[in-house]
Amino acid sequence: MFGSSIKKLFLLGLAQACIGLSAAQAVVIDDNYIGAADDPFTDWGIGRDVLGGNIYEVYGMEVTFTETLMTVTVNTDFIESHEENYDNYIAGDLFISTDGWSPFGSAANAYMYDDSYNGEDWEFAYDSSAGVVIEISNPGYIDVIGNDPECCRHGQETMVEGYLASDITNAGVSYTEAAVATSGLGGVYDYTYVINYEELGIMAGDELGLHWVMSCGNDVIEGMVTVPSGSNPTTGTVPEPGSLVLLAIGVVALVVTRRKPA
Ligand SMILES: [Ca+2]
Ligand SMILES: [Ca+2]
Ligand SMILES: [Ca+2]
Ligand SMILES: [Ca+2]
Repeated sequence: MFGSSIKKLFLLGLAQACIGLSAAQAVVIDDNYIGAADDPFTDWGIGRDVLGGNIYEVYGMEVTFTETLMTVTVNTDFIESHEENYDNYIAGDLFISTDGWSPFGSAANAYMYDDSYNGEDWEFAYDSSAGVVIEISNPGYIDVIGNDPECCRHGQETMVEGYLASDITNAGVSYTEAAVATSGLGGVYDYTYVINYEELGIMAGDELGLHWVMSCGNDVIEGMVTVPSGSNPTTGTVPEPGSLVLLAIGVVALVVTRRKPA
C-alpha cells in the first residue's frame, strides 16, 4: 500500500519536474481571430484579416512563462516608422483578461462580429507608453478604433489612457520593439511585453485572454493561453528537480519511519 503511494507521489513529482522544466517554452497564439475566415477577393469586407496591405500584417503572439514573468511577443510587419505610415499610427497596448477568453461568435466565423462592446472584458492592460500595467476599473479608459462595420477594424480596443494612479498595479517590467531578422511566425518586427504577473492574481492553470492591435486597427489579434501548471504565480515558485529529489527523499524517510511500528 505504502509502496504504491510512494510510487504515485514520485511519478507526480517527476511529472511536475518535467512540466516545470518546459514552462519556459513559448506558446503560440495564431492569428485566428477576426480574419481567419478571410476571403482574399473581398477587400474591405466583413471579417477581413488585414487592411491597407501587408505592412500591417500581424502573424501571431508568442507567450512564455517563467517563475514570475510572462513574456508576450507580437510578431508583425507593422512598424511605427514605416515610410508609408503617413498618419503616424503606433503600436497599441496589450490587453489581458485574467478570467478566460470568451469572444463573441464562434471559431467557425472567426469571431468576425466581435468588437469592444461584446465578447471578453479586459481586466488589465499594459500601457506601453507609460510602462505600467493598469487595472481596467472603468471601460472609459479604453480607446476604441472607429466603429467601421466593414472590416476587422470595427470597434476594437486599441489603447488605454486617462486612468487613475490607483489603477496602476506596477506589474509592468519592460516593453521593447525590435526588428527581427527571421521569425518562425513570419513577421519582421517583434513587440515584446514582459510582465511580472504576480500582481495580476493569476494562478497556474488559469486561462488568459490576450488582445493587441495597432492604433489604426488594420490587423487585430486575440486569443487564449493557459498558464502552465509547472509554474506557481501565487508563490512565484517553479518545482526544481533538486527540490523534488529532496521531497522524494523526505517522503521515503517519512514512510520508513512510519513502517517501523508495524
Ligand atoms: Ca494577420
Ligand atoms: Ca475578462
Ligand atoms: Ca470583444
Ligand atoms: Ca488578424
